[in-house]
Amino acid sequence: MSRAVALRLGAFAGVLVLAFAGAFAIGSAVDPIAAADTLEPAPAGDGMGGMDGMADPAGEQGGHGEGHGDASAQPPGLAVSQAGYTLVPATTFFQPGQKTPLRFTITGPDGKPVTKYTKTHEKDLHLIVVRRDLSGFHHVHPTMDAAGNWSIPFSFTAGGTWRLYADFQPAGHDQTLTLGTDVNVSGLYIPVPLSKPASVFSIHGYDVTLAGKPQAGKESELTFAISKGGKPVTDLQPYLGAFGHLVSLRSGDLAYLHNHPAEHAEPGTKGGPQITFGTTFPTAGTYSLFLDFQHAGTVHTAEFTVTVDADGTTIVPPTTLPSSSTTPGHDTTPHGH
Ligand SMILES: [Cu+2]
Repeated sequence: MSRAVALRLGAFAGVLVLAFAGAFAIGSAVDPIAAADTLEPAPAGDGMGGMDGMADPAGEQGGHGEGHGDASAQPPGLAVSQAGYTLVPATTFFQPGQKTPLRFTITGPDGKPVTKYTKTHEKDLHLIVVRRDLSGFHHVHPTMDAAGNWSIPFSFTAGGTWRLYADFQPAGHDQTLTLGTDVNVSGLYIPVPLSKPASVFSIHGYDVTLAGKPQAGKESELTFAISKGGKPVTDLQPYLGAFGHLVSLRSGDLAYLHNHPAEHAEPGTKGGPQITFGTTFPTAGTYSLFLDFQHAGTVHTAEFTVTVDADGTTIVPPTTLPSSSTTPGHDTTPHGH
């Protein structure tokens, strides 16, 4: 009740902002389409310098591209359907501020809902929910019934167009797929600009410091160091088989990159204060990074804006990372997988 009132008051207050926000809303609604249009010819074409050139080496030499044709040049998360699999939401219309079941199926090449999956990071399917302005990030794990219907109670916090990503591996399929689709949430849409690139993010008393030198199209190392009250946190808990999960979304088209540290985290072991990822940003651009980590039984999400350059000159501000002197040899060579 009070939430409804608050929402209504918010809506009235927001009317003043609407005139200004309108321009933004139109801009962000149009951008992804424009971006998709520009990207479309890239896989087939030869003249698209930057993006195609960057993406090709991985696609051609990695040997993962077979059967995917031109689509192998595109980062995951841009398509609702790939390799015969389709993300089908039960509804694409929602009210904000109400916990309602978020339901969907993944249909397979035979058109029927997929019911058998190969677990990745301890789950059959990972669901990422984020508004198209890259605010309101959630990483959740729905449950599936015997017929292949996925469901999770979910509350969209505000109006706007939201993107759902299903990250999964169908049983018998040789790689993970990330399918994405948009849903509509009623209500006034006041877009939130991306935060400025910064090397420290603070949440719930934790300070997360990011260092790295990302370079478009090349694997680079990103290190997150976690401290609390000025002290390095050395007892991070494994969360879904890793001490950290990193989702990066490309501003403009919301292409999706999911990374895990090379090191597998066994149950009962402790991690931190640093988590290192080998990450390949496919192109120059601005990315939102969302790091999930678990400490003292709670999962926290740190958010960063990172600008990536083709020549690696525009960097996350390098800083002195809090480190623990008690973990020599903790360094592992990170490699994507
Ligand atoms: Cu997950």
